[in-house]
Amino acid sequence: MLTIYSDEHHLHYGQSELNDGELMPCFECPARADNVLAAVRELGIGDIVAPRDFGRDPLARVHSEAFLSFLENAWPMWQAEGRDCDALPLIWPVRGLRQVEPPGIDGKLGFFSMDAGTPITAGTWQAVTTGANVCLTGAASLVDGERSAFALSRPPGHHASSDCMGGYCYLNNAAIAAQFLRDNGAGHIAIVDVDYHHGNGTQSIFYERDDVLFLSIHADPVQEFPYFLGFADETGAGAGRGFNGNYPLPWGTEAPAWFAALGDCLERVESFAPDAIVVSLGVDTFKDDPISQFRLQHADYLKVGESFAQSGRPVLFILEGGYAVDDIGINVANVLRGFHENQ
Ligand code: OKP
Ligand code: ZN
Repeated sequence: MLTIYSDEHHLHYGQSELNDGELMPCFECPARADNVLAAVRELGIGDIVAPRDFGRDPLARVHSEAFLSFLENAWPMWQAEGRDCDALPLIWPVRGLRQVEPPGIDGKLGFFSMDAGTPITAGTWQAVTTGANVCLTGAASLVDGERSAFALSRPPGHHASSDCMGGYCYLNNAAIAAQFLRDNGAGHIAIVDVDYHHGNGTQSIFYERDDVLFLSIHADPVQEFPYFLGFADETGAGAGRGFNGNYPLPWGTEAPAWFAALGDCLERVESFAPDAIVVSLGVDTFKDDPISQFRLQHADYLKVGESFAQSGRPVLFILEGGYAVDDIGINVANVLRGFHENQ
């Protein structure tokens, strides 16, 4: 299996996020991808290659021009205010407030975000565009006939919507890759999101479409971030009715219940018969994840990979969450190994 990777993810290194009422060091850190890279190297199941540059067009297929230009200019605007700490929002246009893009950076940060855990730093734009190129290079390899690829990118993407960053996410890599596959000959794409958190951004991007099936297994939003989307009754709208599926599970969920949900997802994928599957691969379902409450173990990830291999369809794995930094390498490598050994 081909892995796509660039060191440029190091350019995004947030200092702090607001968590449990305190500013604390970011859980989403460069060591995550470094450790995954080391584990994939050791696994030795295929080449590790650099991304190609796909330019702005594939990003603009998913994100609004106003949002992309905000992301690109946020750091220079922040710096022009004389600040050199991370840029974080502090007010959002909630119910009763006007939904109009403000001219200044403090207003824009709230207008284009959903939380205060997603800092913009000097290198964020460069890192996230390279991350998207990592995923697009993986998607392009499937177009060229590869059976599978692993896009080793960070920061993650599945919380980012067409015009909002949040949940450590800026550009929605899975959506960008799925749309690229659609634009390059695939008629139908399934996105299966196995990250511990609901992929609210991906869901919202494809919610009214019947060409991209979105399925997500995650902690129940009644208890867990992102709180405001990811419930079981969200099944799609308009043409997309029936093409969105959520599997909210309670804190403490262990492998049997989790794999029952995955089995259900994969049956739905089979009846949808997509040309390819994009997997939003978060391993924050791990028992020792510091911000999550599921209980999967190292060996369970082998079975995750095996399950996707059994579909027989082309698969693009895209890295999302996973914050047990010392375990993220083995957990991701086990998914890839489970796939590789059963394809
Ligand atoms: C990103 B991804 C917990 C705060 C949670 C945001 C979590 C974003 C997860 N006290 N903050 O889905 O792994
Ligand atoms: Zn997550």
